[in-house]
Amino acid sequence: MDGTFASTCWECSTTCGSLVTVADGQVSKIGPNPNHPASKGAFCVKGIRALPEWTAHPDRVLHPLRRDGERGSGRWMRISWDAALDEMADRLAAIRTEHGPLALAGAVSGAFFSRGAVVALLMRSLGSPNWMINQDLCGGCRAVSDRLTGLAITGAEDIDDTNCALVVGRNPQAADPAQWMALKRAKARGARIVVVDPVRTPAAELADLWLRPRPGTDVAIALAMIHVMVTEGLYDRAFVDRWCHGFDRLAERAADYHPAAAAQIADVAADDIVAAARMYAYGPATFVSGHGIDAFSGGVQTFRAFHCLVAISGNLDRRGGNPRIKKPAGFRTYLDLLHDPAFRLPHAVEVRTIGADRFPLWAGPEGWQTACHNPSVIEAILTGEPYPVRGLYVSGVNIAVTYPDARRTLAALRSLDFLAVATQSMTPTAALADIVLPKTTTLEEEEVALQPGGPCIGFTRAVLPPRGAARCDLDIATDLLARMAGRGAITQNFLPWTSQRALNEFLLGDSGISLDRLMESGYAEFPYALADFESQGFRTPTGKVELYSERLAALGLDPLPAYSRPRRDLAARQGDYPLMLLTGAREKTYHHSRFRDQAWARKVSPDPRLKIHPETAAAHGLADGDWVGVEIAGGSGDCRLKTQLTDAVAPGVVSTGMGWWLPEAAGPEHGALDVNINAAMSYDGPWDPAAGSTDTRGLPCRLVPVSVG
Ligand SMILES: Nc1nc2c(c(=O)[nH]1)N[C@H]1C(S)=C(S)[C@@H](COP(=O)(O)OP(=O)(O)OC[C@H]3O[C@@H](n4cnc5c(=O)[nH]c(N)nc54)[C@H](O)[C@@H]3O)O[C@H]1N2
Ligand SMILES: Nc1nc2c(c(=O)[nH]1)N[C@H]1C(S)=C(S)[C@@H](COP(=O)(O)OP(=O)(O)OC[C@H]3O[C@@H](n4cnc5c(=O)[nH]c(N)nc54)[C@H](O)[C@@H]3O)O[C@H]1N2
Ligand code: SF4
Ligand SMILES: [Mo]
Repeated sequence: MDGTFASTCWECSTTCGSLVTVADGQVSKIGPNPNHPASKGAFCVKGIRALPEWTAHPDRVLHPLRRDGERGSGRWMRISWDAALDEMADRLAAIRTEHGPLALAGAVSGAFFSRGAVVALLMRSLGSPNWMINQDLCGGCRAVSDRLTGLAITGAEDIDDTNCALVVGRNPQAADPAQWMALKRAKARGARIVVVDPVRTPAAELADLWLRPRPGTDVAIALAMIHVMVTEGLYDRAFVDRWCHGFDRLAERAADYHPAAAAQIADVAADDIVAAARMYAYGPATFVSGHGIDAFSGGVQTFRAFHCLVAISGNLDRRGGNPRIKKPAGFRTYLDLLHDPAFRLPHAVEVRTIGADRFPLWAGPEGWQTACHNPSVIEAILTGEPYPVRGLYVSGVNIAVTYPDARRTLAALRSLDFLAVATQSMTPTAALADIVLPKTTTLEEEEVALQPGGPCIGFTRAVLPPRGAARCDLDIATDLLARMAGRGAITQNFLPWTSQRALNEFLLGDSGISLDRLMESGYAEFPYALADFESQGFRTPTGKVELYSERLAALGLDPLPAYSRPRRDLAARQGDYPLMLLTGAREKTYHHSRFRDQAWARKVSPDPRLKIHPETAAAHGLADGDWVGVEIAGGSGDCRLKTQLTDAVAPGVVSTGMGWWLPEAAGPEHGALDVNINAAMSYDGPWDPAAGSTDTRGLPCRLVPVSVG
């Protein structure tokens, strides 16, 4: 199938429109689609180079494998799909008989992709509500806050029409080239850029105003901005009166955060907070948020404060503000599928989802994606509490590297009765499997998804036939399910589609958008209205934007945003862990743990770095490029990083990335306990009381010598 095809890159959540050229059955070129309404010609090296190399990689897993020796021995036997799926069905059915369906769990990145929905529906079909997603480590707090407040703006910001972009905890230059290009365009036409980030990122350098907070204190800044807007009459009184619930109580709470008080908490200048509020008030203004204020134990309160700011300033669903997520009537998203009563287990079963008792806004029937609380699943695997989890199917996530406390994750994987991993490469997670299944890449499979930033429906085209025996998630799941049904081991078939094409047609439903149209242009725009509050309302208990959250109040949690000192600070105060660590800084060459097996990427970024201020380095006797061990308060070991001296971080703050492993190092860990920051992290709380998220930044740490490196 030679030619040039409009498609969508699915290697990260930016989902850029792409043009893929195939010649002689090989991808000869991938580049941006300048017409795409969201990415507008933005693209990155991962899409251009990493994806085709990943697809053609000599070490790619191309056939089902059965372990041949001890778990993790690295010895494998190539087997047929029939043999692999029969064995999987036998083992999973045996666990189901012995321990019940809830002893089976799935793991995947999340339901933004078809693979997320497929893993969830596979587990439900087997009778288990248990599936793990990354989102407690990713965008979970913003999603829970967004739902509680009733905004529906996650992933939707209109930078191109804004007068002011408020960028908080986001590094678009590395994480999102479409956003980065839009910010540069906005700056060029005179829009204001305000950045809140402890690190001097390229966005901070672009900014008119940069606030450098102490990590984890942004909620105080947001509340002080609210206070300024209220006292100076800069908020949208008409919107507040008609559509907001609890404004007076929010104003009262914000009064506790006078700029001078917030400045002290956040270690920024009070004048800068006032200036930020006034710039933001000169709307339309758009809130651009990222991981820097998510994935920590105060994430929901932090997002609640910024979400309240978006609402009271009148920037909700406004051009140049934060549009609400739009979709064509009749179209189903993957999240819609998960919440559709036709695809649900009985409520009595779903409330037993691991973690639903502690975090009902996160896990179980009322949860955002209805998934489990991951650290509680790891606990269940290791202890049998609240009940045993003995069989795990992992697809599209590398949990041995990307979950905190890698030692514990590896111990949990080793202790399972059965582990199957669907993957493209032999990751540390796959290395511990009983059965490894070869997956297609996004050049070999078709995908339809809503792109909230377009807004449009995006289409990823299968431009190549699958390499080797690789198959897509849906085909693997439906074949497995048929075998489980043959063994009398399913509850109900929630995967009625016979092919990915059929699933895609189902999602498109009555939207009037056809696959033919998507294949032609790679995306489909649809008409939508802004500020459709009268007809669409807000999905909250009061039907309004809940500045005061009735759902949080009902759960006995603080219904209004507030700052609370991170519990981990205590250890720092004791002086044992004098530095403050940020993890997760994105690198252009890698997508989390992916592409560590690509020579060009390792040449650009050969080692995991620790950004450290020259003064802090000198105090530790460290020079640029020294290897150093990092220990984190509450962690179970150290990890090895290479220093990078820079004044982009403040003295006392150190920052690193994530996702490091070394495919060439000895297995099964392949460096996951060596150069991986998650080897030094803990996953046992404190957790965000609403979303269950753990701290991935603001971590008290200390530097120790290493003997290797
Ligand atoms: N190249 C590349 N792009 C990616 C990814 C990748 O792996 N590689 N991953 C994708 C995914 S899944 C995600 S979730 C996103 C993440 O991308 P981003 O949302 O940009 O997240 P990070 O890079 O983790 O952190 C963003 C910024 O938050 C700052 N920060 C840290 N702590 C705080 C704090 O307490 N307050 C404030 N205000 N800022 C803080 C950091 O210094 C950093 O500059 O990137 C996506 N894009
Ligand atoms: N300490 C710390 N830990 C973190 C974070 C942090 O900031 N700090 N960030 C967290 C965040 S935001 C996230 S999203 C998670 C990410 O965690 P993961 O989702 O585990 O990250 P990936 O490395 O992207 O793993 C994806 C795996 O999916 C497989 N895969 C499936 N389908 C495809 C495909 O179509 N293409 C490709 N290329 N691979 C595919 C690959 O085999 C790959 O191994 O990590 C989290 N972990
Ligand atoms: S930013 Fe890069 S990896 Fe992400 S979708 Fe765009 S081209 Fe693909
Ligand atoms: Mo993420």
